[in-house]
Amino acid sequence: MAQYAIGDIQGCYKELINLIHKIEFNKNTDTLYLVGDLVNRGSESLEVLRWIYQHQDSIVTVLGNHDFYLLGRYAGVLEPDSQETIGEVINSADASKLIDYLRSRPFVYQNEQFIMTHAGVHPLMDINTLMELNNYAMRYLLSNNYKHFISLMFGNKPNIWSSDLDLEKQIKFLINSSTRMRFLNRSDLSLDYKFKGEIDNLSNKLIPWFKVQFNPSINKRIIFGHWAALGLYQDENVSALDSGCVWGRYLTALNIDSGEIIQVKYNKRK
Ligand SMILES: [Mn+2]
Repeated sequence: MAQYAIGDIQGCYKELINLIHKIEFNKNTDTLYLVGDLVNRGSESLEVLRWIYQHQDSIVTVLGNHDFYLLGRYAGVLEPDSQETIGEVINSADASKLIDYLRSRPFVYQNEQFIMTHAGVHPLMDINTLMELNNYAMRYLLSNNYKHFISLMFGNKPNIWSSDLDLEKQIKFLINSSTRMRFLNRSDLSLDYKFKGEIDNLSNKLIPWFKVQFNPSINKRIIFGHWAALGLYQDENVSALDSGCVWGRYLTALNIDSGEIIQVKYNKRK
């Protein structure tokens, strides 16, 4: 009955399978919690998505920015980016089935033990607001009008949280903060999208989101990914699991109950 959280896979199918073997994953008894960014940049996004689809009864995943990008590309609301590696997903015979699976995934997941999102939880957001906005986003993503909804959700603004924002902007902030956040401006806790670097090189105007005091209703461990430059990082409040597999480093699993860390190294592609 083991539970594992796994960092950003990003189309690294070989490493996913190596990791699954290393943890001796049993699909009948174990659960995998995936922090999102299942696809893109790596070379086997389609195989990764098919494997996850096949094992969906034992998997919980949240959407990352690259997964949401795939939804935007499939919906035809984004122009192709020269670095994307998701064409084989969009053009596959089973694309609509795989896309429908992604369309029914949350941005934020919580259970009694932890909260999981791809990038994190903005410190000004309380748990009820977070889950309520997540529910709205999921409802719109599953609606017949989902392409229009997705088209409204790309772009950097609003980058400041306020409960005075209208619902559409609140949902957009939820999506931006839960899929793209790394640093906040200290002055107003607005999202900074530019700096992706290591904390050591930080300007004193910026602060990692998880170094700001959370709303007291956020009283569980937050498991997230998205931040390859941060790497595997844990403190008393958070577990960051993006150890940069697609950039030639490691794919990481965290055994949620024992705290054990299991990693496999990236295999260079020919
Ligand atoms: Mn990401």
